[in-house]
Amino acid sequence: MATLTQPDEKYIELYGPTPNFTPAGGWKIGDPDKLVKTHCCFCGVQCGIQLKVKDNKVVGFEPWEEFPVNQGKLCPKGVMRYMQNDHPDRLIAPLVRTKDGFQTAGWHEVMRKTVKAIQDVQKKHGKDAFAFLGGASMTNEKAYLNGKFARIALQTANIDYNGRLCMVSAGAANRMAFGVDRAANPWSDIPLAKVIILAGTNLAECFPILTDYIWRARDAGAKIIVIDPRITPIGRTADLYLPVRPGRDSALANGILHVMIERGWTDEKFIAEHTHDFDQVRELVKKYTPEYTEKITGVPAKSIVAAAELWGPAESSILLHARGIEHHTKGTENVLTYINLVLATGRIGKVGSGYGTITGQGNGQGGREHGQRNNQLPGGRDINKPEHREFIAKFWGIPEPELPKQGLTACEIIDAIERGEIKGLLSISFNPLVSIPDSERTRKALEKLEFFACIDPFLSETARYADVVLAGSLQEEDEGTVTTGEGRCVRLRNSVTPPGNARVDWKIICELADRLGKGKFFNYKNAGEIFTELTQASKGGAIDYSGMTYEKIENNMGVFWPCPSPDHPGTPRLFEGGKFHHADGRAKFHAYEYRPPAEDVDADYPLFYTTGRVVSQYLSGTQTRRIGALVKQYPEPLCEIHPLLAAKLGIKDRDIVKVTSRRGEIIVPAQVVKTIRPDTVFIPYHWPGKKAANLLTNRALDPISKIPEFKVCSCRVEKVADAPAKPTAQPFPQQIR
Ligand SMILES: Nc1nc2c(c(=O)[nH]1)N[C@H]1C(S)=C(S)[C@@H](COP(=O)(O)OP(=O)(O)OC[C@H]3O[C@@H](n4cnc5c(=O)[nH]c(N)nc54)[C@H](O)[C@@H]3O)O[C@H]1N2
Ligand SMILES: Nc1nc2c(c(=O)[nH]1)N[C@H]1C(S)=C(S)[C@@H](COP(=O)(O)OP(=O)(O)OC[C@H]3O[C@@H](n4cnc5c(=O)[nH]c(N)nc54)[C@H](O)[C@@H]3O)O[C@H]1N2
Ligand code: SF4
Ligand SMILES: [Mo]
Repeated sequence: MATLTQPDEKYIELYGPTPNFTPAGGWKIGDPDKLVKTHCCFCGVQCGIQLKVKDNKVVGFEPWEEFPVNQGKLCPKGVMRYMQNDHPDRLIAPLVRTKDGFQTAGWHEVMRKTVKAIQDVQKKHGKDAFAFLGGASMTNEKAYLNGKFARIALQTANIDYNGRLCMVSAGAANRMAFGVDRAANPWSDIPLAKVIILAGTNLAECFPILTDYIWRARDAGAKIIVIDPRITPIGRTADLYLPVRPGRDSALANGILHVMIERGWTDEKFIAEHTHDFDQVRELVKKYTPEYTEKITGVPAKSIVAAAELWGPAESSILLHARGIEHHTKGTENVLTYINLVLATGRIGKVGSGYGTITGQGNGQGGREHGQRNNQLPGGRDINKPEHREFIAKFWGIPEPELPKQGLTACEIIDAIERGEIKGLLSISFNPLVSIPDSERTRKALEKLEFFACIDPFLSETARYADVVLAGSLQEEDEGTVTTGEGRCVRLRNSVTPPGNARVDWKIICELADRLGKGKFFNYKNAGEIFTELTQASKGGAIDYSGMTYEKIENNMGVFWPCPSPDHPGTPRLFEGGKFHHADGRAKFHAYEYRPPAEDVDADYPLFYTTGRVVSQYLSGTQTRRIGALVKQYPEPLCEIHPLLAAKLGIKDRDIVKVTSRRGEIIVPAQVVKTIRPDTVFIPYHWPGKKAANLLTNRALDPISKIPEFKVCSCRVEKVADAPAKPTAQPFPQQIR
């Protein structure tokens, strides 16, 4: 794979000598043709950015200072994101597998081949034997289109998306507790909070721009509590750090609530008037004394008391969490027990007080709203509810019985392929070979497919197993909307057109639908027409966009849903006045006893294994591993290990270690750091092949959300070689832990 820093031989061979590089390796672009106000293609913060375009190529950026969320600021990925465009690895034509490997082909040929294969698989094995996997890096328009395509054109029940690996535990918990799935507060409330809990989020590396909000709160006197097995960069500046043992959060939250109840720091009036089921929780947490909770969680009893002392009586407060508490077989339970801490204080639905799940992917929020989930129809409707099915069937103009039922979730689809039940797959914007646990099983499943088509702008590791690769579009090559982690729907502009023979994603989907005989349902002239349709499909649903237009979104720097009518300004803060979205307007407490992870440590595998991210790489790395400046910051996965554990195992910094779980092994350099629990090791997951962290992880699923347990399994670590004379990896100074 080429990484782009300065013209190398391959670049010159492909594109000829270019005047665009300065001798120092920077871009010399002269005046751009235009500046396009749009958003970063990476995380759910969706920072505003102006892309510099010259000769139909993105060649740089300028800050977009008026966009209120980031006010021109960008993190390292945002600064470098422009380098993915015009990359030598970019697919510029569809590819077809032949006996001699991939060959480029014309669209007519690949489309014909794909449609025939879909029809053959479905004729032989039934409609549901062909599955669809979507993604949440794509726009709302594409999320909506994917759901409609699977249900009407493929007529399969088996559609799901990569958010199944990301935010579904939080989504399920939010719906169970509040009746709706969205952060309760706009981020502008964060600096107004007096106490902030950050549970299971490496905020500074994963949502760097939100760090600024936390620091503004701190400057105004807020106390920050960080709950993580690692002292993450934000943890180092926290007022209180709780070093939780992986997989123990439900016990920890129960323990904090125990102290709050004992000290009388619950808002009984709010609980009585606006919630249900607190009595069960009160009863359950009686046994979670600080000492009992310490035994389970490894967090000292006095720190548990200190957390309750800060959180309980606070004047205002916000609790934020991300995947650290959600990537578990009890992810939904973890989130619900933390929500109990918020509801018990009544500090929600107020300026400077509330709660939020921090969404991960660029469209982590919108990607889960418009019907590309296995159990969901547009507007956040439930595919199992007769009145919801009736509404959408009528809206789409099909008989209700033709609308498929609930299908399998993402990991279950891969399992069904492995079992030979699903025979064909179309996947767009998803790289499961790198991102799903137990990679070896994923690889075997992909090899079993009778037919596999991928739509991606790059030849991802998964796409290498495809029969056809349809050269789709990068974010800057299409237009539409995405919904940020605070529920704000913002506008993406197309800056350039896809290069060569590549195509805009939604046009590929629509043409496939047409060739499958369903063209009349997919007759759109532009993305705007898809948006208008999706807003109307959402009308009256839990997630209502019906009052939005592109123009309104642009004029207001985004609109927060629900926005149920053209004159409605949108809803930045939910639950004001204690009004929740369940039918009776009340929120619901949930009493959950702690239960251990699917795989806990034992004599053979005595250490916790946990995985996650580093600031300079993004997800499966398909995009960021191609950007030289980002690769330089963190070139390969390192195994974080505490000095005490390292000494016990005879490991020194940068020694090469083998980490083994029941599913596989990985050999990487050690990074000896004081910022991790001595019973835990951490490896970031952005790399494929033999360096894939997911060779080791456990594909056990949360029974409610069906998220896999990325954040905890057991492993052992041994040294295999001394550190090479020259360090193999030289992390960026900020990343030295
Ligand atoms: N740089 C960068 N930024 C990103 C992404 C990226 O790939 N790279 N991806 C985006 C996406 S899609 C997502 S989902 C988000 C993820 O954002 P985060 O969830 O913040 O990031 P992670 O690194 O997955 O995990 C967060 C933390 O969970 C901790 N943790 C592990 N086990 C436990 C546990 O049992 N309990 C608790 N309390 N904590 C635990 C880890 O030590 C880690 O610090 O980031 C988004 N932003
Ligand atoms: N061990 C471990 N594994 C994890 C996690 C973890 O913490 N630990 N985190 C999980 C989480 S939270 C997530 S979100 C998943 C993410 O996992 P994936 O979704 O598999 O990761 P991506 O890298 O986003 O892969 C998406 C593909 O989409 C392509 N793409 C990007 N934009 C577009 C577009 O606009 N159109 C098209 N057609 N393609 C596009 C990219 O080129 C890439 O090939 O990984 C999960 N896996
Ligand atoms: S914080 Fe997220 S959206 Fe903002 S520049 Fe960084 S990756 Fe992009
Ligand atoms: Mo994610």
